[in-house]
Amino acid sequence: MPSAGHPLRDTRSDRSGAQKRSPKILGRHTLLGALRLATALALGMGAAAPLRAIDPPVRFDDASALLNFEHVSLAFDGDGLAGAAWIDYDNDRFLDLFLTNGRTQPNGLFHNDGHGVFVAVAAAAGVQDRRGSSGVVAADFDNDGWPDLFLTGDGGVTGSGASPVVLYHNNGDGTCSDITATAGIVGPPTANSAAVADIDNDGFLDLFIGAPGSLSGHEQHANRLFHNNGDGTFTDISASAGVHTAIGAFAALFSDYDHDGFIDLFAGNGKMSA
Ligand SMILES: [Ca+2]
Ligand SMILES: [Ca+2]
Ligand SMILES: [Ca+2]
Ligand SMILES: [Ca+2]
Repeated sequence: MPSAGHPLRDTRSDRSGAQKRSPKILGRHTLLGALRLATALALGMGAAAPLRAIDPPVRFDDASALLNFEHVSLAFDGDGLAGAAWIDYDNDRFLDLFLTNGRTQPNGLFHNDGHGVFVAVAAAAGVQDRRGSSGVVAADFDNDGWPDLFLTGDGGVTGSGASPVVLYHNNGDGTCSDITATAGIVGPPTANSAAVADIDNDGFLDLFIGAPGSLSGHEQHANRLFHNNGDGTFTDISASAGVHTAIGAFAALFSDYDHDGFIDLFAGNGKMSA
């Protein structure tokens, strides 16, 4: 029988008196190893080096030279607000990088080859757009295993007219398709940030779009919340959900801060006064 102090350790001995390892112990170790491997694979860590502690000070080096990308940031002339998202768009376990850009300038998608090289693939993937984008989030809206992209336009923040929000469906072959119209998503006149969460726990990710208002005309616009119907379409539930308010939301975060099983929303207020 296992000892009371070590319930998982088998103390049985063979005829020579040496302790014998129990098949149950081996089975448990094997199971734990399999679970760890499955967890690592699920987290995309299959080929990652093991974590190790480092002594302070922690330092980050500027590695932006890895990216052949020019961000046109002329925000107060009407173009360019920065947005970025990591997305493993080709499911090769290496995170790729999406960057937004100002009007007339192409958005960027960079494929991470896993060896420190990022290759520009936005044109091949069909996600350059050039209409002006700001916020971006990556999420698998249709649960097909391929992460999709949602972009807020630069949205007329500077009073130069709205550029549209865009929902890209990841086709799983290195390309994406603009499905904004069929999805039924219409952004507010100004949009800068987006956040994604399953607000009703139905298994499909829903979408919040924060409206910062116009910086030049000081017009305020209401935020929008879209429920994912699970069939490729979304429904605007901003009013019934109580978030159809014009608070000048520049940033938004979903989180279940009180652990009650229902997601909560924080919207950062950057409202401009007239
Ligand atoms: Ca990848
Ligand atoms: Ca998808
Ligand atoms: Ca949902
Ligand atoms: Ca909650």
